[in-house]
Amino acid sequence: MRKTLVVLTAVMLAGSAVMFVSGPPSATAQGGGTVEVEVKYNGKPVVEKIKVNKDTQQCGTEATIEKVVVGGNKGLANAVASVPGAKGGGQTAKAVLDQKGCKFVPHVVLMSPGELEIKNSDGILHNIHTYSTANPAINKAQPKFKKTMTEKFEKPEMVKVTCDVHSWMLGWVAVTAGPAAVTDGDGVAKIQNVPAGKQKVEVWHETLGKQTKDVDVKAGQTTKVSFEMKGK
Ligand SMILES: [Cu+2]
Repeated sequence: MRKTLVVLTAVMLAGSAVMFVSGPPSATAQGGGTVEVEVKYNGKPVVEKIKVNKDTQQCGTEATIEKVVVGGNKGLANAVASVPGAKGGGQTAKAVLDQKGCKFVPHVVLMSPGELEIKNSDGILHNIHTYSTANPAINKAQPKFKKTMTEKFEKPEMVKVTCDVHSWMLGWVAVTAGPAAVTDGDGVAKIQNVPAGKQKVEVWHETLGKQTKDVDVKAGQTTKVSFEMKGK
């Protein structure tokens, strides 16, 4: 009888150990959760248009400077949602910023501290001119034959990028240490790999500023939080 119990216990223990190892599938490798951030803007889009008379074959004859892009359901695009206090969970994909149609694509490129690949799909002379304080400023020509160049951004910072050849070109390099995402055309950003527990979510927009909110993140689950940015 005693022996049977011991064997039974051993079998049960082995069973639970297997269950623990295979476990229920978690949403993230780190056992964190997802924060779905919705950013609303109760105002008008700010889009400037200027006439272009240089490199019109690549740039067109009218340039659009999208400063506040508002999509469906008053969603604010191009806002960076991040969890600055979280350790790990940064961007794993290689960050790429392209110069295409005399625009920076994407308008806001998200990266973890490290290297950024800068492409020149236009095949004309562009110039990378950054405005930063934590990272060294860059002011470098990218001639038409230089298809890619790589630059380092080691410190978390929102870095403005312009081109001195085409005055309307404007982009941002969002260097964030922890998990982060950029809002899409509907103002939604899904931040993956956020460690479970109480976290501060920060939303930043290039002209509308910054806001923070507290969220309680649960492993393997999606927590929703919404923000409303105010016009200035
Ligand atoms: Cu340019």
